[in-house]
Amino acid sequence: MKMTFRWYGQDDPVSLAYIRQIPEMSGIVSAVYDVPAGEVWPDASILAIKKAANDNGLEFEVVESVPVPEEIKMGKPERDRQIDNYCETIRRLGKAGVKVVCYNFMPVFDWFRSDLARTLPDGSNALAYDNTAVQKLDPTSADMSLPGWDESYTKAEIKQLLDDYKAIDADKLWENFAYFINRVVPACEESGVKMAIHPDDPPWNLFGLPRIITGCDSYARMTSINPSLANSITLCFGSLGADPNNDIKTIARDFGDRIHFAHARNVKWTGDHSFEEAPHPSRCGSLDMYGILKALHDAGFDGYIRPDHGRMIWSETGRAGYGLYDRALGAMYLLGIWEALERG
Ligand code: DNO
Repeated sequence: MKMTFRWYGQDDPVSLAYIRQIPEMSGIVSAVYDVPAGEVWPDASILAIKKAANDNGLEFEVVESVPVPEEIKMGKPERDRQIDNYCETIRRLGKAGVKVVCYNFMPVFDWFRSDLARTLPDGSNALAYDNTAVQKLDPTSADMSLPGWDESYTKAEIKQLLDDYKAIDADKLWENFAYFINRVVPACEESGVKMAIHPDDPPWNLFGLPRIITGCDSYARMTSINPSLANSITLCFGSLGADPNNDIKTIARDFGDRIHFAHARNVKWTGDHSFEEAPHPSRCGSLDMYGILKALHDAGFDGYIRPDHGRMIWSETGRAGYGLYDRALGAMYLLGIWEALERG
């Protein structure tokens, strides 16, 4: 297992010099942020991230994310050119030593929260999702730009996309996923790169848009579409765990051979389809973090893991979910559990 840390590039308030001081940190998880979805990433940009990491004693073996353009998810004619570009980016990443590419297949919105800074009883703040609040939102009129998005749309674009997606139900989205992954897998196999799909966050439909990577059945269907181990999974505890019906330990055991990347984070269920993000330890939230890590360990997990979102603590400000302090505490908790599991 390799412990990693997400880094948003030179503009990230958390520097590589700080990240390297977290004990046992092996590398960063990052991306090229200034190329539109569907275009090829320049070698120079990929190599600049690698050099910055290596100069700080860190590896760059995991990319999060190479975004999948909406045209691919909607099955529009432009998808063939965009998939060719996607494959070329994969080949370039493979050449630069990248082993895992995390991506998602969520229509329009990536991860979504109703609150980016809910104050918790201890004075820290965290991301939260309140179903009642979300039901009241109108994505075409509210200001919905979130810091985690790989790209943010204008309200007019969102309106257009929501209209276009009316023709796409879950089965159609699966069909478009199959078209995409079947064409990308050969490029991955040739380049030694694994595609690791991130679950939908939260794992239920949003604003009438279908979401298909929501739990155990999704992984069975995904695997049946293309059995290659390059068609793999990012096990995100918090995304899957937002739905109390998801048994993450079983997913970890059943699909262990295709989990190459794990996002470890805890959530606390606060009501129907509602949750807030909690500190990493099991007792701070609703997820059995030890149990999930043990299931991964039992399944022979040998991939990359990162502490996922942290709270903002000790007066830190910055990118919601991606401060330094709480994620560093999370890394230490995870490493402690893993050492105990390794030693039996
Ligand atoms: C949020 C992240 C997601 C994730 C993408 C992967 O913090 O977990 O934005 O990076 O969904 O494609």
